[in-house]
Amino acid sequence: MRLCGWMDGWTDAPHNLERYTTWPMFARDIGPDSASALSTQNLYGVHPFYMCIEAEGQAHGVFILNSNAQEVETGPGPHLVYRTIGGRLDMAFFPGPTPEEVINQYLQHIGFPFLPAYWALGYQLCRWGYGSLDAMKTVISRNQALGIPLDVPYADIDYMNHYEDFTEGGNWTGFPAYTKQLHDQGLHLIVIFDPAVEVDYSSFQRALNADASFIEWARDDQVPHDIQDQYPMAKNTKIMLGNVWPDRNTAFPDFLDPRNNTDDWWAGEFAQFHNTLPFDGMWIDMNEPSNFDTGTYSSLEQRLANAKLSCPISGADSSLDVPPYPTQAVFQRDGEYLFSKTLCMLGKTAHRTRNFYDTKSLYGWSEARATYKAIPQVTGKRSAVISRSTFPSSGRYGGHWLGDNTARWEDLQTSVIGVMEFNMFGLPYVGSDICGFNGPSNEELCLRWHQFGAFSPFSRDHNSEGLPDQDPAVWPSVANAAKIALTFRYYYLPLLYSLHYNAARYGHTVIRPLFFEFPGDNEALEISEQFLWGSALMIAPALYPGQTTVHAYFPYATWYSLQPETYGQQMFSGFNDVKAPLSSLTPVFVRGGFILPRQAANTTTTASRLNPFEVLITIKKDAVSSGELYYDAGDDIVPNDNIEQHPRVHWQFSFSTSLVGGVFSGNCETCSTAVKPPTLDTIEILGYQSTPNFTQFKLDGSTVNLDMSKTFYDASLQRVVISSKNLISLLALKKKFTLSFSNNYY
Ligand code: MIG
Repeated sequence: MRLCGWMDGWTDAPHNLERYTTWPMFARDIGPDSASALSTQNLYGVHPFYMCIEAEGQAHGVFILNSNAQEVETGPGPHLVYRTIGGRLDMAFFPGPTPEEVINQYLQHIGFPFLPAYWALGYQLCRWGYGSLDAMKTVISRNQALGIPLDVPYADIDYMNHYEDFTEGGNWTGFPAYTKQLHDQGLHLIVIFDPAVEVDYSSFQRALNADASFIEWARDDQVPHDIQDQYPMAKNTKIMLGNVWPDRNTAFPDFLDPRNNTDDWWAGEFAQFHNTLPFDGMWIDMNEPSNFDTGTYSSLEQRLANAKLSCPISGADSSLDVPPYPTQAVFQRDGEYLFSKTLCMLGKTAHRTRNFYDTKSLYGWSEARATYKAIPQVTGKRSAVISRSTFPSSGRYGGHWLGDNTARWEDLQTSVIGVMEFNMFGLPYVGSDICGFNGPSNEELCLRWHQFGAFSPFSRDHNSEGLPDQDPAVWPSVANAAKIALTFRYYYLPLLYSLHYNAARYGHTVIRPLFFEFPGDNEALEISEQFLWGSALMIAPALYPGQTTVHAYFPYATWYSLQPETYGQQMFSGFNDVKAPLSSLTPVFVRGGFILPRQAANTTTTASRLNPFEVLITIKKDAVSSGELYYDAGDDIVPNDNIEQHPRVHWQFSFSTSLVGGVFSGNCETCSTAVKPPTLDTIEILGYQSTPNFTQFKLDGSTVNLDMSKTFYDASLQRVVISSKNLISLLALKKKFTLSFSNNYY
């Protein structure tokens, strides 16, 4: 039996059920510990969901909706013990029987993922500690100069004035003008926002004016007035003050306030700031929520010794902060409490109706919801929100980066698991910090991480403060490899976008472990270093230092190589050693029986999505190949998340072949005349065994003139490419087409 899921930060893939292991779940500001043999610490989010695969490959899932500190113990038998220290038990079972069906059933229960803006599928370049706009400009332009595809520059907390949300710092004069320049080049900007706001500036004052709520103490006599009263704005409130990045004390917005006051104020702040800095997406961090140096007090003197938040550990008020059994989340670390690195459990949320003890793990989820809801009035366009803390159904509102990893090979390896895991959690828009966040990166690691990261739905290089630069342009070899990997990504973005559409509309995964497609294959169950884009594209990245080949597993199927050196060649099933050059494309393979949409790459998605479409058809013996293409405006809002009513074209393609010839047909499943997709100009077929008669191609009965400078048949590779300008219209009015041809000698 195999078990997947349960928590944020699962690195034991699949879970070892011969050993007793306890997995605590309580949202926490802590980065992955990938170098230990086994780390059971929970990271930023909480996902009380697991999937189990039984011997015959039958899968089922179990979800326990509970937001308290909780834990699960797995062990021999196999058995599983679930413990929670509060709230309710609302359990749901998903019968599968395939792994993809389990996830589909789970997502029908919790909600389908949002559809990211098309530009958000482009490559993103970030770091903490640019320190100034000039430094940011230098890094962005040196990568652009090398022709590296790049859609989204970022600014981290150092763009703010003293880390106050909705402000700009002194070294960032000209940021709005630069943003306009980026927009003119077809790029988009994402900037960071932390939830906690300093309690002595205009944003906080506006919150009070709007009667927005913040997490509060339960009673006035718990408020440390010596601290509180230093702030005229916070003075006569019970708001629980903490300390995060801003210079002075901060308050934590209560996004669970059912009256919407908090959400409305939050949206208003974004909108007002957007008038100054026209950012395109929001990166929300620190939302476990994280608080620095939360201490304890047992006497009043102690409590007032500094401006840090202290929580009671004795007396009647300590029952929530020091419960009889605080779970392994606390026991894992010496001298800790439930409130360590966060707020006091006795705090009040949901407009004074609930205890923070019960809702802490919902904080990031509620902030993501509020931030997502703000988008129509902020940018008025589709966007992408990236949240650090997540909970079941967070995927409806945003995506996730895997947090503060370290520039180590182990962290690259566990990134593959993390990306697959969050696809099971309904957050397919996910990726790790490319090249590693903590610690200095190095050339080989950063190169391999780009080769892998180019295949994460969320693809972003990010680095911590004070560390050497690690953008691709730093090393010529990394720039070269990143350009190759990202150019491939951009070529296949119509496929990735179509997969996100399938996630948003039907509740499917985008990234899949091999066993999702081959559930009866015991070998596939063990593979945690390869993955698929949907059903057909398999990536087998190099994840170890000094590696020159990947010992890749090919489940029983037809596989064709897409690596330039072996392009179009068929791979044997089973394990193969495939070359993984530093100077070429990551090992990528395509499964026979599919049709993949693609579009020539440019250095931005804004440009590439205007290029003519192509399809790659892969033949599987005696079978019809099929695939699809989703296209829309790319950045228009999906009203009420109702994708059914959203203007789009969604084509289903099929290709069948016989000794006589081939038939490629398209059927527009949903066609809106408001959407104007480019034409489909090029068709490539891998595994085609005869020579097509290029003078006899018929589109809906009429002969087509192929561009013979681009049309050919390669008999040794069994590869066909046909091309013609404006070959097939994908406009709505067409609804259907059939392109048929015969082979020579027929
Ligand atoms: O306490 O904003 O995970 O991506 O660069 C650190 C600074 C705060 C943690 C995030 C990281 C980000 C950093 N933040």
